Amino acid sequence: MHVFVGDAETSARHHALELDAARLIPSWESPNRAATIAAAITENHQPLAGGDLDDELLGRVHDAGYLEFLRTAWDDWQQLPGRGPAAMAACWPARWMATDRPPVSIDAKLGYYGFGADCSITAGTWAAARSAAALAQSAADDVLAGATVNFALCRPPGHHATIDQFGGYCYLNNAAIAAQRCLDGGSGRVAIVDVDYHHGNGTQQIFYERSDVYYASIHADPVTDFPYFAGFADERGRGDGVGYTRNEPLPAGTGFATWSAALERCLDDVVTLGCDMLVMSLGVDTFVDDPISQFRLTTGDFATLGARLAAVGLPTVIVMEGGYDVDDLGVNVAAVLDTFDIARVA
Ligand code: SP5
Ligand code: ZN
Repeated sequence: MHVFVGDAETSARHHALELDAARLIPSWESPNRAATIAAAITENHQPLAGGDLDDELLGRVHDAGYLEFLRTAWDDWQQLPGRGPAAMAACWPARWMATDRPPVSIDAKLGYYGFGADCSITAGTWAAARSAAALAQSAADDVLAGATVNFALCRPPGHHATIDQFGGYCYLNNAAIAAQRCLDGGSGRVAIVDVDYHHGNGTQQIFYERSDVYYASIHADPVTDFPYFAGFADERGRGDGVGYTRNEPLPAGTGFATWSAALERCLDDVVTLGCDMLVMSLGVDTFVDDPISQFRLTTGDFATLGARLAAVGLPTVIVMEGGYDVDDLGVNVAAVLDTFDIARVA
């Protein structure tokens, strides 16, 4: 396994504020997450740096106007009299409003190109998001070149980022970028298996009408949990994509027996649908002690997960998503990677 780790400074310069239960707090998606994971995984692995992000690839996944917004948002925010410490929306277009009219002011753009108040933009956000996406791209390239499995330590995470909206701590959809790179490099069909606690609404949307990417997610029921408006079991794809999306919403308190049964249903599809590469959106916010989540997986369960994914037998890119219990983050991620490695070599 090759592990791709970005420049620590670049990641650390992204530190957003989050509106949580009417309190503005430093985001749960904190800068020390990447450092903690890097420390744990580089005990066994020599870290590799990412290459330069391919802007053409980025443009195949995200909207050009959205990318321009992300690039300029912080500078635009600086022009705002009375601005606060992070660029954050306070008004989103509601159902009947004029969303076909391109936004001009930064306040309008933040609402138009975002969907959640858990997410904001600071000075280092664009550079950090690009660096994370480059890791996903490089990890995919290296698998296309023959590696069996790679890990991209992406921070900020990506699976909530849609074609043209940020939210859920996500700006660029790293898993989608990895999957698109795999397709461009010759894969016939990529499976994205998303095990983060939250539904990956962005990844689902990007590939919803396509049959070249199968998207499966196991997550907290959107009736009770973020992102609330996507991830229901009856969302199965549209047009060419019918049957190429699977959602496994599970109730708060779910433990590994129920969770892994849902995983098996997803992996059955991966085989049945003839996927030839696997991208895993790895969130470990399913951990029993995660501060913002309510599943009950243990470190041992993460080890079991790694071995199970290895048994799928496909060339695999593992992309980091969520996980907020910083004290156990390193050991939980390492549990997945180490057992994957051992199982695949055996
Ligand atoms: C990548 C990822 O895991 N994104 C998750 C984004 C979730 N953001 C909203 C979380 C709201 C949690 N509120 C918890 C209250 C604890 N005081
Ligand atoms: Zn999550």
